[in-house]
Amino acid sequence: MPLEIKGSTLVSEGSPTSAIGVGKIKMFENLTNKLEGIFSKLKKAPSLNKAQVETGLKEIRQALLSADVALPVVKKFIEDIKPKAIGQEIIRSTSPGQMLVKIVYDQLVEVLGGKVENIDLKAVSPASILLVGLQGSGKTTTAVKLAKNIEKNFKKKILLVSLDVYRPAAQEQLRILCEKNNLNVLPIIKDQLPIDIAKRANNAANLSGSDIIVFDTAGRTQIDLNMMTEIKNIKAETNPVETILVADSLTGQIAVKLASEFDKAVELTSIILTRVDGDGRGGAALSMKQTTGKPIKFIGVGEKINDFEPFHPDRLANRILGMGDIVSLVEKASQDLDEEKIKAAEENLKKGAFTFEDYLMQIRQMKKMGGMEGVLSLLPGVGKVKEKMQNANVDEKLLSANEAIILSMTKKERQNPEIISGSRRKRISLGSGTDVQTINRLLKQFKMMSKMMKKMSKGNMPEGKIPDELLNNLK
Ligand SMILES: Nc1nc2c(ncn2[C@@H]2O[C@H](COP(=O)(O)OP(=O)(O)OP(=O)(O)O)[C@@H](O)[C@H]2O)c(=O)[nH]1
Ligand SMILES: [Mg+2]
Repeated sequence: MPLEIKGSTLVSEGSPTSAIGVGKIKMFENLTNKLEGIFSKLKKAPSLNKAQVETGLKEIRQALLSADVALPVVKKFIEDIKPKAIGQEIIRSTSPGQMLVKIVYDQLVEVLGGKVENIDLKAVSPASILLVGLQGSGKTTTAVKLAKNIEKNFKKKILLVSLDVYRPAAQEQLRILCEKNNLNVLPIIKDQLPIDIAKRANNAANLSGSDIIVFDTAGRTQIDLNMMTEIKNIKAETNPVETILVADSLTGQIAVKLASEFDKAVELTSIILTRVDGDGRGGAALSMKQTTGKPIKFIGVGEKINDFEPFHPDRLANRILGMGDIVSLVEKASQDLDEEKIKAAEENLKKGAFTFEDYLMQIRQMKKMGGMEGVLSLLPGVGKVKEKMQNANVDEKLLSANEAIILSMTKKERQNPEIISGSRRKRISLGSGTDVQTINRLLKQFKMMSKMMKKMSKGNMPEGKIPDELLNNLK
């Protein structure tokens, strides 16, 4: 498949760093589609006059507003790009559309915060991190995600503590999550007040040699005075190096307003946006930094503990503009894959020889990269292919089923699928818990894939194009 070939080429060139997972940024899909539409019109024009650029800017303004970006942020965005966009450089340029994309890209990166902002751990041990936010914004889950992230990347010993004495079983929720994820959690003492728990946590961290204490706090349905007073007191007691607002990105502008209010009350140091995997409109992420002056340091992209990533303004800007997050893809791929195996598979493909072993590797690669959709969401210009695949209803479970079937084949069978006779099919179906019909279908699909690979290796198929026949067969 073209995806793997592309990925593997990049792997051998790219240098792996610490990308954490690949998120699906659904919430920018609409904005991306609109911007792609605006730019594709502009890119087609051999030259642009001032009026055309101005129309383009108006459309960009509209697209941002309908993505729920705060009005002052949109105004400033357009004001900042306008002088560059209607400058002589663009009008005289031979590829004015491209230049405009670059200008918008730079500005988007800027609005999103410019560079990656790391978590601040420069404090005398034990350093405290305080998580605050509204009820249900994701504080408890985020406490565990963040702790896991710090443990993995900074090799620190962490103690987690719940100061939520209000919601029944809130402390228990954190304890269970920590135990599941092998993290230390402060034992619960019934009826203790938050301030007293915080003091106890500090002692416990000192005794156990913990470097960091992550405090999960109680949420409220709305910001009220009592809540703010309590958090101020907790902050004074814990003296955190980071005071992080955990904000639900699905709440859009409310999240942004909330951030300003929390900041006034407890002076935030940073923000973690949760539910970026949801289908909100993305405005919160785009407005947060400029409205509050506080950086987004991480994003939550799912319910699982690993669904958590450092926030990369440049990568998000890439993805918003539909340019594809190639860097993430490279890093994700190099994290998970065995380069030599890929090289070997690539060689096979070039020769037009495609075996079930290659296919097995591809399935595993695809699963690791977050499935078909995960891979597609990272590639530039695949909006259409993605749509097509969604329409075609490609079942991700099928990947796992196919994996089981291939694992039930002998080595010989994997290398020479043509020897798989009726009795062999029966044995394989028993081994993989499927039926002969499913095996027949996979064999047919495999045959079609090999044909496609052969075509591709001869350069007969444009990259990224998935033929209908294959799609239909994946259903
Ligand atoms: N899809 C998705 N779900 C999330 C994310 N973060 C948290 N959740 C889910 O949101 C729900 C609430 O999360 P909690 O961590 O309990 O939220 P909380 O802020 O601690 O809630 P309270 O303690 O009641 O104020 C849970 O079901 C989480 O799994 C995320 O980034 N994406
Ligand atoms: Mg909670």
